Amino acid sequence: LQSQEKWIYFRRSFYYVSSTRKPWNESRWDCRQKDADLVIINNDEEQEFVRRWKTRMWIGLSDTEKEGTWTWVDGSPLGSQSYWAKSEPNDAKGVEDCAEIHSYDEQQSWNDAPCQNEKDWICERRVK
Ligand code: 2F8
Ligand code: CA
Repeated sequence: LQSQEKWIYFRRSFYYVSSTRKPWNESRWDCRQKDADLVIINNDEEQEFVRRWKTRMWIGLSDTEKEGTWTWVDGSPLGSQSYWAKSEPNDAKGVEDCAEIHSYDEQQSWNDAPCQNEKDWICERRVK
């Protein structure tokens, strides 16, 4: 399988970094077809690992269901462990419900952006 070559192992998960750009929903669908999901970031080490691959990537965090309530793709709420950039999430123009990670600042690298925007993405498959 061609795609298997692209999985990167780190701390009991495998990660897949896309080489095309898609909207958040389609990015998530691609991960799910790979028996994975968009990445869930749980700690500083994972944040630093994920951040370095591309300039901007979708992560598995959205507030589509309820504005202002950020939820990971596994249904868990975003806790105190977050890495929003300054003044984010700002729901600019009222249309930003999906989270991206960017590579500019380690501790402040998440932004909410319009879910329809096409971005690279990163999938995570946890080791069972
Ligand atoms: O300055 C932060 C701001 O930058 C952009 O808006 C100008 C982003 N917009 C898009 O990604 C479409 C905002 O999400 C971000 O808050
Ligand atoms: Ca924003």
